[in-house]
Amino acid sequence: MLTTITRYLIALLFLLFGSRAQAQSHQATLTFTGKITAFTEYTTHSYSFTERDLLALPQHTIETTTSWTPKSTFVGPRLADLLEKIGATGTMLEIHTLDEYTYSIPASDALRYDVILAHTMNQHRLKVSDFGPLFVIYPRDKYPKELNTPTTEAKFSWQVNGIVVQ
Ligand SMILES: Nc1nc2c(c(=O)[nH]1)N[C@H]1C(S)=C(S)[C@@H](COP(=O)(O)O)O[C@H]1N2
Ligand SMILES: [Mo]
Repeated sequence: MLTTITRYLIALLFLLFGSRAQAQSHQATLTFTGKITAFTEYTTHSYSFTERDLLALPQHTIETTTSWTPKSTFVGPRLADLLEKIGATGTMLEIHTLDEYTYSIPASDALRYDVILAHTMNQHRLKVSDFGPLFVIYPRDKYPKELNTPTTEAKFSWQVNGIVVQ
């Protein structure tokens, strides 16, 4: 009897820690700094969203092609909602990524195009190896004249982990 319970417990522990380790492999942390008025960390004057925080926000869907992906369904929180939460006061957003790429986009793009920070593409959580943990997605197919240009291509940053409000 005891051995059966022990076996179940061991199996349960494996399940818990196994799935936890797997989930963490594409967990996002997105940290905002710069011209912001709300903080999660007062010492560094920064506001960090955990994976859980990002998923708790309203989720928005964009169906579009990108230069690297065929027409796909992207899901994630609206950049505008994130900016509202952190009380952003700047006009430019300097996007930072895990591969240390940076590109600045106007903060006004957030509302104008309903830009999202996609964590999911075609029902799959984006992994770091395929544009995750977060991918800046504009509705390119909806505004091809404005958004399907060589300049706007650079706006589609992937592996996003930080944004400096300027
Ligand atoms: N994380 C990340 N996103 C990125 C880049 C990058 O190097 N890293 N390059 C950007 C730029 S400048 C352009 S033009 C496009 C195209 O990048 P590619 O030519 O490497 O495909 O992706 C953008 N997004
Ligand atoms: Mo580029």
